[in-house]
Order: sequence, then C-alpha cells, then structure tokens
Amino acid sequence: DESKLKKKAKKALNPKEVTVDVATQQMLEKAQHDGVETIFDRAVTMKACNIGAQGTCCKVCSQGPCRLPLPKGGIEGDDTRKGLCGATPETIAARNFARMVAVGSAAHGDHGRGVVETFIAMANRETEDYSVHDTEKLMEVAQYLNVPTTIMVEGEDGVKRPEMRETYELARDVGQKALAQWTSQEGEILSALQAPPARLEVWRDLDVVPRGIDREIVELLHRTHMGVDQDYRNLVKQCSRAALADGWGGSMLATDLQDIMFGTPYPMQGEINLGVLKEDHVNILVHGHEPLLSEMIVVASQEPEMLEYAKQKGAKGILLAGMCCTANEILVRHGLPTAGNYLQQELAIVTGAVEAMVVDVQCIMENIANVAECYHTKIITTNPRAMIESGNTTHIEFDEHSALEDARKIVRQAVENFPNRRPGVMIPNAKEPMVAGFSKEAIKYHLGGAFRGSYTPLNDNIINGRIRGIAGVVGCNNARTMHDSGHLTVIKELLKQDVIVLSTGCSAMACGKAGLLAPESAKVYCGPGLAEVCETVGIPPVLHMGACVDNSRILMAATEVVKAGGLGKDISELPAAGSAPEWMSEKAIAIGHYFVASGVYTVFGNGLPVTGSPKFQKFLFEELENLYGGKWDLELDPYAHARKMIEHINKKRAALGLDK
Ligand code: XCC
Repeated sequence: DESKLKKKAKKALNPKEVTVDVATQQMLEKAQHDGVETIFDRAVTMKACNIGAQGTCCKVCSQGPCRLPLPKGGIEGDDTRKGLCGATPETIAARNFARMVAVGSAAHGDHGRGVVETFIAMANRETEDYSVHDTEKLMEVAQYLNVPTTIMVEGEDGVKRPEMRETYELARDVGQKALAQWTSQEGEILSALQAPPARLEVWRDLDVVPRGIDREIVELLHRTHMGVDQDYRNLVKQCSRAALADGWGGSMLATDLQDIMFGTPYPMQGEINLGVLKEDHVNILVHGHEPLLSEMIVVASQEPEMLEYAKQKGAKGILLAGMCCTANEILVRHGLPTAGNYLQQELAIVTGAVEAMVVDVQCIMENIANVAECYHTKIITTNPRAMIESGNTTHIEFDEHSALEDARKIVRQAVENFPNRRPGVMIPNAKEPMVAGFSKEAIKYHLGGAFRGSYTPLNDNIINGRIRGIAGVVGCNNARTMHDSGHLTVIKELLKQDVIVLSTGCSAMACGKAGLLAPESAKVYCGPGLAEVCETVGIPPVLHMGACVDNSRILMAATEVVKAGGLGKDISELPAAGSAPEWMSEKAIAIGHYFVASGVYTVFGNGLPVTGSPKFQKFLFEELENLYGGKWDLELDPYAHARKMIEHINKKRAALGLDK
C-alpha cells in the first residue's frame, strides 16, 4: 500500500549521501538502474545491533546470549549488570575485544605462514616460478633471524676466510627460521627484537614479548572461553602478546619475505579508480590480500600467447587491476592500476566490464557472487580457506608448486568470458594518477638528503618544525559511514598542520582517488613547512606504504626515526599518532592494538565495541598509557579526530623540548 511505498522511497539510497567518490556515486546510480542491490542499500535498510556495538553481548556459551546494554541515562552508583555466570560488562567487552585481536592476528599470521611456505618451496627450488629478487633484504632478514650469511672457506694458501653463502642455501635457512617464529613455544620471537631497545624493555617489564605467533593467538582464544580469564587487565595483556606477534611477527615476516621474493617497493607511478578499466580489453581484477597468486597473474596476463588469445576473442588486450590490498601489493611493486577500495568491489562488477574477479582471502564480500549473477563476471576463488557457496563461482585452487600454470588457467577463463559481455557496459570516467611504494628503505632514500641513506634529514625537519609530526592513517572503509570521507577529512586536517601522513590499505586508496598521492598535492593541502619539504624532495604529502600487512613497515619506519636520534629513545616519545577513521575488520583491531602496545596514541573512528563497559573503556583509553606509553581513543567527528592527534603530537614535541 501507499504508506509502505512511501516508507520504502524514504529509505531508498541517495548515492551522493553515502560516498564522496564520484565513480562510486555513478556506479551506485547504475546499480539502482540495473536493479542490483549492494552493501550501501543494506546499510540503509538494516540497522546495526546496539548491544553488540557496545561490546556487551556475550555469546561465548549457550546459556545466553547475555545482553548487558548500558542503562538509559547511564550508570548511577554501582554497576550491577551481570551475565548468567556473573560475567561483568568488563569481562564481556574485554573478551569480545580479545577475540577480534585474535582473529585479526590470525588472518595476518596465516597469510604470513602461506608466504613462508612458498618461500621455503622457492628456496628448495621445488618451484621455478618464484625466485630471490632482493638479496639485500635477504641478508637483512637473515641477520635478525640469526642465520649466518657467510661460511668460512679455506683458500689455496690454507687460510680460512669468510665467504657469502649461496643465495638459495641461505634462503632455505631463512625460511626454516622464519617458520619457527610461528611454532616457537617459549622465548621471544626474533623479528620483535628489532624494536628500539627502550621499547623492548617496556615489553619485557610487562612480560608481553611474543613467544610464538601461533601460541599467542591460541592462548588468547583459550582465555576467552567460558569461565577462563575474568580479569580484563589480564586479558588485555594477552591481547598485547597476540597483537605484537602480528605486527612485529606475522605481518612483518610476511612483508619481509614478500619483499625478498617480489622486490622491495620503491615509488612507482600508478592510476586509481574504476576508470582504470578498459572497455575494449579483457578486464581481470585481483581482489583480496596475498601477492603470491597475483604476482603470477601479472606474469600470465602479459605473456604474448595470452595477449594473442585475447585478440582472438575480440579484445585489444588484457587489463589487470587490483582491488583492496591485493591492489596495493601489485601497485607498489609493478605500478599496476588499482580499481578501488573495499566498498567498491561490488561496483566494479556493476560496470559490466569485468570478465573475472579473482579472489583469495579477507575482505571479499559474499554479495559479489549475487552481483556477478546480474552481469557476465566470473568470480574465481583460489584459496582452499576461502570458498563461496554459490552456483556461479568457480574454484581454481592455487598451489605454489604449479603457480604460473594455475595463473594461466585463471587468465584463460577470463579471456574466454570476454565475448559474453552483456549490453549496458559503463565505465566511469574517473581515475587519478598517483605515486606509491614508500617502503622504509624508500623513505630513507627519498628523504635521506644528499647521501640518500639516512633518516637524519627527516628527523632534522621534525626537530626544526617544518614537519610537525608523523601520522599513520590506515584501515578500511565502512558502510556505516560515508565512504572515504573520514579518511580524507582527517588526513587533510593533519596535512594543514604540517603532519606528514604514512598510509596503507583502503585509506591509502582513498587518498589516491582524491589526488593526495600526487606530489603536486603538497602545495594545495599542506602547511608551508611540509609543503616545502615535499616540494624539495619531490614526494607526495601522503606516503602510500602498501597493504594492511605492511603496517609493519610503519613500525619499522618509526624505529628508524628513533634510531636516527634527536627525538627520544622510544616510539612512544615521537611526535606521532595513529588513526583508522573508517575501520571495519577485525584485523584493524589487531593493528590498532599493536600500535598502542608499541607506544602509539591511536584514534579510531566509527565506534568501538567497548563503550558498553565504561571501566574497560577507561582502561584502554587512559590507563594503558601508563603501561605502554600508547593508548586507544575513539572520535567519530573527523575534525575533532585530527585535532586530538595534533594535540598529542604537540604534547610530545613539548616533552622533547622542541618549539621553545
Ligand atoms: Fe580490508 Fe586490506 Fe580493511 Fe581494506 S584496509 S577493508 S582489512 S582491504 Ni587493510
């Protein structure tokens, strides 16, 4: 009836209200025209659960779920809320938080394990498809894993001298030693020992240095079982172990071994947004997180026979582009185009121009299978861990031993799908040029002054105030908040105040689409000091450092800044802050927590499921600072969010005696 229709019309989505990105707006209009439902529609019609959002719904046993929302009007007197077993809001919120840290760390850790397994297969020459690309990085990793890089060889004169070990022999030992960081049960994981000595001391005092990557995650999960850890402070202690095992372990080793196999990123020109797709080409999107497969698809899609095959099918060529963090991986190493960030995955299919979306793990929305049914797109799953139960998806399992052959199979299927395009293809006319690929090595090179090998010039610029401080702004998109808007507002506010921004993941992509990854943007958005530095060096004011696992690069860049001197002895002393304005995934919570445990003030936007327990929230937002020097915060308003970060940076500058 009419009132229902009116209600529905009122609830209908207005594309301009949900995203600042023009290409996304255009494709949402097309989706509406084509009658295709997306996450944006469901975000309008489906409300989030208020109790879950507060973090106080306990469903760890079957006597519940016990729901402990904050009473209307807040808590007066003692907080007497309890679950059936007596669990307090603190225990419940801390357990829920802990489970997010565990899952997020597991996601990065399992990604890292896959990388190590492939690395070992490569080192054993069981696969010719991968090789050592960066021997310098191999040496560096060997050193921190205590693998000898030389052997003593007796010369003709009978004198023994050290000689470099054969590359693959060294890689074999590095691979095994890396794998041992997952399985180790006691002691300290070796990659974490790269942290500044003062930080390590903090961790040792608090007894949170990770003993083994897998162990910390399993123990954290155990502690959240019904009737185990019922002290939120003790739960957070184990959160720190697991999160540090992610940032300084699983993620860091994944990044480093990927660099050895595929090359350490250096700044590359690229392009971003849905406009990178080409109507007359076979368009293949690689979506997910692991570069192991996408690296092979890069090779397969450029082979002459494959290009010839595409021509036979009526296409001018093959366009390979990325989505989500896979995009970041192929961008920072090959300069390949990026189609978009997390909330654009369905919309890429809505163009009608994508022959295949090839997915591996993490951040892949189940609904892409439904959207694909309305067009001709093939969804190809590739990882045994991540399948989609839907008639129209194909699974082509990817095995590192037959990597290139598997990749060829996938590309061939995409090419064969080109003639099946349906009428109504529309690619938005929107793409931006960008520069990406700022590894810690690249930062050293570009900001390293005349000698191109030091962080000292960067520190000097921080000390003299041209650069006020450093911000790491990272993380996802979230359909509950305006797409890309939080990232861009926070970042532009920081730039205005001369804060240089390091970025990864979907945040970096939001910046790319808005032109902030182009060096010319410095004079438009930055305060005079930062603008001058960027223009002198020729860098953009936002440095795109890669995928979510590459947040470990931010930790190492911070460590380099500490080492270069003049800004204190620990990461917690730096004029620096972290932020995830539009976070949504559990990985973001793991990342947030390892930043906090590394001494960084970290602000999240969008809500945090801790607000239902004021005591637990206070612990995270205030008391942690006394332990770690870093703490959590939550700020929904992006302007206030940036302001809080700048205030923190100013506080740290004052403590260092700068700006006198
Ligand atoms: Fe996923 Fe990594 Fe988040 Fe983007 S940012 S939505 S986790 S793709 Ni890492």
